[in-house]
Amino acid sequence: MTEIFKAIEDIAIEIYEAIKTKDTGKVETQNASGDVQVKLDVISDDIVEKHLLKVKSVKEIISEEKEDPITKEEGEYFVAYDPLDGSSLIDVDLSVGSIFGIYKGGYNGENIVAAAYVVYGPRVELVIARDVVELFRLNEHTKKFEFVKELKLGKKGKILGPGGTQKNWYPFHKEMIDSFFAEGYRLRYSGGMVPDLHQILLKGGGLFAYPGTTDKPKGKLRKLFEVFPFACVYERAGGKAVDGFNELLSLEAESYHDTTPCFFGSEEEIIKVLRTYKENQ
Ligand code: P6P
Repeated sequence: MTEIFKAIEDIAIEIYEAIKTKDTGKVETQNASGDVQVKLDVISDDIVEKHLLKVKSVKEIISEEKEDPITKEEGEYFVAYDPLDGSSLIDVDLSVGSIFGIYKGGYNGENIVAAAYVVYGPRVELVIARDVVELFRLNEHTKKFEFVKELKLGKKGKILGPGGTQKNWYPFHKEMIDSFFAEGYRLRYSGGMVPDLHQILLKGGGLFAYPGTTDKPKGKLRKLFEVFPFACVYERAGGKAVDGFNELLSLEAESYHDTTPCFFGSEEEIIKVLRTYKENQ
């Protein structure tokens, strides 16, 4: 897997360069989930494909931006990735990210063996979840990623990222979110999953929620490219990741672009989510 992480470092440097220099305009096409694509989505997807297909140990790759996987003869790992998550935020100069799930034998939650994500912000940071979760930062002079520290979540935090459209939340979900704010949690939600989850992970914990809603009962975020990788990161950092009832990594993907309600956070916040959803099942 070392080769895969080296490729991700090269990918991050190239995508960061593209973000700084390329046109962020929209293209006519949509991705497999129906999201409008910006040119940088397509450019970033090409960068990831170019680097990952060169890695011997990679047998198959699948992108959030493409309908189907690309398969090779050799290799043992399957890599599912979102090349530029939250790309529409680039127009307003907010942070965006790339997400990678590394799977063995299939694309279900139990098949994920490692995960990584990159945050393109005031700095470029790479987080890799293997046995432990490690933070690396790009040294722009040497163009090398340098190890910063291991990341661990405490039992309880103070940050809340309440995703989804409030008017479409189920009443019990709104009551739960309101109760966190009544406890003094700080609202931190940019609309970019990668920086929003990165912030909670680095600032001691809390809760990121993208629930099922009346208009999207299965939620918005994609299992293979977004949810399973971050569930891997959060669990290996000592936190938890559920769909309201079950651990996210116990779920199967019914299709490549399948979505699920998802909650990522410190232990105490997730216990509250599970209790709330069980009471309102
Ligand atoms: P909403 C970005 O488009 C994204 O896929 C995630 O990065 C982010 O968490 C979510 O959608 C934001 O969705 O409905 O809150 O705008």
